[in-house]
Amino acid sequence: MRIQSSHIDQYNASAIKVHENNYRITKELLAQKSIDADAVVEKLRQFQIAIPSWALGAGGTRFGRFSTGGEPGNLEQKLDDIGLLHALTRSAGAISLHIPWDIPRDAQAIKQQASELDIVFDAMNSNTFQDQKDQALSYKFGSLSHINADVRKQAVEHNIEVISYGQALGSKSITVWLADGSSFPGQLNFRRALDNTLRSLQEIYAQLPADWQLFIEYKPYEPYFYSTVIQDWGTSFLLANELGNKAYTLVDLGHHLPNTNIEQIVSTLMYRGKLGGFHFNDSKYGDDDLTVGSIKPYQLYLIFNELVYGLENNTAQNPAPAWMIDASHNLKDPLEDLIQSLEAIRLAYVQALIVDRQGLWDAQLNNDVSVGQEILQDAFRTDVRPLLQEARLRSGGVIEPIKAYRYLNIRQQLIKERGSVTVATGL
Ligand code: PSV
Ligand code: MN
Ligand code: MN
Repeated sequence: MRIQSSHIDQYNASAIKVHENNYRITKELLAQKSIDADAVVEKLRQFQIAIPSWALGAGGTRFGRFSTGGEPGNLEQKLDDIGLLHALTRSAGAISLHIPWDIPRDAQAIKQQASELDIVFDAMNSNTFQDQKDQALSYKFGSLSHINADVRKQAVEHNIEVISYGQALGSKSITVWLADGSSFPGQLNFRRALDNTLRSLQEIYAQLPADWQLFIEYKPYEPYFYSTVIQDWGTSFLLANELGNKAYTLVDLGHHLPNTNIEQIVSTLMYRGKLGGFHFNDSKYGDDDLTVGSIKPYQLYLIFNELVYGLENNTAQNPAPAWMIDASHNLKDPLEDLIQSLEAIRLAYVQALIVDRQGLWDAQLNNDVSVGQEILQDAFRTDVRPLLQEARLRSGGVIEPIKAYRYLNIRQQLIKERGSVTVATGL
C-alpha cells in the first residue's frame, strides 16, 4: 500500500480549521515569550528519525509473540511500511538495517525503492549476539571479546561485511552492540575480555571507509546477568577514544540502571565531541523497549535540553547525532507505536528548543535554583503539539497521524495484502 497525496489532503481537510486556530493561539503565546513559532517549525521540519528494520513487526517476549497481522515479511515490505510512516509524518525519512536479519539481496533495487519513498540509509547494525544457520563458530561465549581468536576473527569479518552492505546502499555508519559478557563471577577475566574487544574493534575500524563513523553501544546487563564487556558510557568512551576520531559512543535510553542521569551523560559526551548516536525507547524497569515518552517524558525532555544546548554550544564539534527509535513490544500495532514514538521525540525536541536559554544561564549564574526550575518546567508545560502539526502540514504530511492512520484503514489494507498471521524478522 502507498499513500497518495489525495489521501493526505482528504484527511487534512477535515482537521484544518481546528488546527489553524490552535496554531494561531500557540504562536501568539510563544510570541509573548519572544519565540518565533515559525522558526521553530522550520527547525522541526529538518529533524528526521531513523526507523530500525526490526521495529515494524510486533515484538515478542520469551513467553510468546502475538501477530498484529499485515506485518512485513521482507525488506521491501519493511521499506514500504517506513514509506507509510514517512508519508504521514514526514519525519521518518531513514531506515537502519540489522544484518543478517535484513540483508539487501539486490542493493540497487532496494536503493531505488528507498529513494522513491524519500528514505535514506542510516547506521547499519551488525549482529554477533545470535548464531546464524551455517555459521562455523558459536557466539555462545562472546564474539569480539571471545577467548578464541577464531571466533573473534569471524565476528570481525561479519562487521566488515556489514560495512560493505552499507556502502552499497549509501549508509555512512555502523553501530556495534555486543551482548558479550558473563552470567557468573569467575566466568571471564574482565581485563582480557575488554582487551580482546578493543583489538577486534581496531581491526574493524581499520576497514572503516574514510567518511564513515563507528558507534559503540553500551548496556549494563542482558542477555548476560553478571557482567557486560561494554557495560557503560565510560567503557564505550574509552574504546571510542582508543579507536580514533571516527568512533563515537551511542546512547540507548534503555541501557541504563534505574535512575541513571542520562542527560548528564549526554552533556559529558558532547563536551568531548563523542556523542555519535541515540536509540530512543522508554522503560520502567530495564531495557523494556516501550514507546518513547510513554513512561518518562520529563526525562526525555531533559535529555533533549542537553542535546539542544550541546549543539548550540558545540565547542568540541560534536557531529549531529544519528537518531533512531529502538523499541518493539508485543501489544500495539507497530506502526501506531512508531507514530507515537516519533511524536514524543519531536515534542521533547521542540520543548527543548523553546527553553529560555539566557534566563536559565542567568539563573545559574545567580544560583537561583527556583528560577532555573521554573524556566525548565515552563517550556515542558507548554503545549507545543500545534507546532508539530504545522511542521507536518508544511512538509506535506497529515495533521494528526494516528487519526489519519485509522481513517485511512491502513492496517486493514496491510492485512488484506499480506495476511492476518504474519511474523516479521527481528527480535
Ligand atoms: C540491544 O538491546 C539493542 O538495543 C541493540 O541496539 C540491538 O542492535 C537492538 O537492541 C536490537 O536487538
Ligand atoms: Mn539499541
Ligand atoms: Mn536495547
